[in-house]
Amino acid sequence: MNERMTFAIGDIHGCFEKLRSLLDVCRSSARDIAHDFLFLGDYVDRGPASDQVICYLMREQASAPSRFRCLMGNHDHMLCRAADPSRTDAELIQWWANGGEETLDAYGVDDPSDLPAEHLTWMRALPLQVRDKHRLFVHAGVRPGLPLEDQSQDDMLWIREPFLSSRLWHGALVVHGHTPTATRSPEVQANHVNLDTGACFGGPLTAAAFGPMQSAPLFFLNSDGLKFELKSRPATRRTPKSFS
Ligand SMILES: [Mn+2]
Repeated sequence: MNERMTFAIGDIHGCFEKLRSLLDVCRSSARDIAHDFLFLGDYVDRGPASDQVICYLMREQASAPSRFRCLMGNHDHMLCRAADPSRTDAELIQWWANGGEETLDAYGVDDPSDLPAEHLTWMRALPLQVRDKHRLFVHAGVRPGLPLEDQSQDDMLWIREPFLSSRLWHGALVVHGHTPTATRSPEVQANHVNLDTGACFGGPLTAAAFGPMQSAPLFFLNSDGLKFELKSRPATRRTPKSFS
């Protein structure tokens, strides 16, 4: 029996009801096992209730900071830039065109600089990554071939390829979100686990449960109330021929 579990949770994007459902599912699944939550970023934009998501995460975190950790995603970072006095027009437009308009609607303001100051302060202070004994938790991924301590902010917030199809071992299991899976189920590989199941595009919000004894996820839970296991695919290169 694992004496402690960490639930890592993928991109929320303003889907507050799915967040509430998933946390209920996680808490009832953990029962009396000590557990903590680690969010992989992208709390805002696209979905309808970014304000409620941020309020909820801030309140829960304030009551138990070490058991409720939140990483920064590229959308959270874009919003911080769009709300900053030193923003450029390009930064404002980039955020607005990527779902920022829904965030303004949720907060009932016309300009991101009018968001509550404590929300912006909280968002600006979010870390880019968390390491544990077996894993690196990060929003988007890492640049293959570079040591984990040399990764850039830009890659940790934004990378897709060549990370997603890389079969290189990165020095830790990389647990990430950022790129919605086509299947709306998490993707498990030997070197990375993708937990973005497209909550804001009609998919569920998904959590992976990790224990201290093995790097791979113990099981998954989602906001539809499903509990399931997935094993990593064999660590071979994807080639069309292997399916013929
Ligand atoms: Mn993202």
